[in-house]
Amino acid sequence: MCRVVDLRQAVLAKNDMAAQVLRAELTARGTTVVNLLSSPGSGKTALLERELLLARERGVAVAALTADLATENDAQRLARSGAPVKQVLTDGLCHLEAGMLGRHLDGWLPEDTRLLFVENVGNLVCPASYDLGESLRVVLASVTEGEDKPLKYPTAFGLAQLVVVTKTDIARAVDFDEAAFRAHVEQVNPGVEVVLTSARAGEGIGLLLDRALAAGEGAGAHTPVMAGLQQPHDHGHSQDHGHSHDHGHSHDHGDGHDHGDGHDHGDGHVHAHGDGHDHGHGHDHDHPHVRSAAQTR
Ligand SMILES: Nc1nc2c(ncn2[C@@H]2O[C@H](COP(=O)(O)OP(=O)(O)OP(=O)(O)O)[C@@H](O)[C@H]2O)c(=O)[nH]1
Ligand SMILES: [Mg+2]
Repeated sequence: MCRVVDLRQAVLAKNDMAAQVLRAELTARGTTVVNLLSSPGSGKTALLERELLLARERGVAVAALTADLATENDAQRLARSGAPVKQVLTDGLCHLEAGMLGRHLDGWLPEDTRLLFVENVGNLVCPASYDLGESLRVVLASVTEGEDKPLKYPTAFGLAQLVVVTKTDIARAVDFDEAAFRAHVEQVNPGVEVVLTSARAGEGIGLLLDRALAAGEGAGAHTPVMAGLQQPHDHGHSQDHGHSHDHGHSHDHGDGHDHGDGHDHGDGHVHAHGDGHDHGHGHDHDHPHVRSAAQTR
């Protein structure tokens, strides 16, 4: 058991180092990365479609990379904005890692990119533990998911620098209790901003872009209390602050299995191949039709 925990710490430590290097490199060239996390179907792509269009209208050099287990649907939707877009298929992995992201950016990301939006795999557990070198981490939750999600996924919400509520156009239909949601967010992440959006009705469109640009200008994005705690991960034996304790097995088997050299199966187990090599998960699907839209910029 100890070995499993040690391996997991090693995997995360390795990722953290890669993330720091990537953040430094991208920041030096003037690119700000925004990492978008949410459960499947919360509306990440729908919101991004609107924000990318707006960015292009305003002349902001923007790009998007989207990760999924399968399909290029999201890249096709995002590419309609005319921004450079890349689809990454994660080969079963339920999150992106910094090393993977770096490899996918190599030779693809236009040099002048000011904002890079990264749509993580739809999952509120695995991606939460992996820093991607972002300057702004955003967690989205739709009004249909229930007000208790911040309490159930304290790492995802606890490490967010911005919380975006989506689909407010249907809030009334599902009796979304905004005050309760805000109170729960505040419990796990005191002081973090919560904004309301509807990609359909247009509420709050532009807020994400504004916050991303502000983060890039060093406006000092929110620092979550949890970020200062040791190993704030949803697995293993870490303890969240307050009275919620994440431990044991999160059983997020979801729709895919992580595998590879020291990857996280979402149930707290880490499997190492022990060869010390970085196998570089993920297929690069920068397909011509997506690329052609991307090249219209
Ligand atoms: N009513 C309403 N529906 C929305 C809104 N935004 C997204 N949806 C719908 O919610 C569903 C999921 O939206 P996506 O944008 O694909 O969600 P996602 O988070 O990107 O999903 P994954 O990438 O699969 O995790 C789609 O049917 C959208 O049309 C919104 O603002 N209002
Ligand atoms: Mg999507």
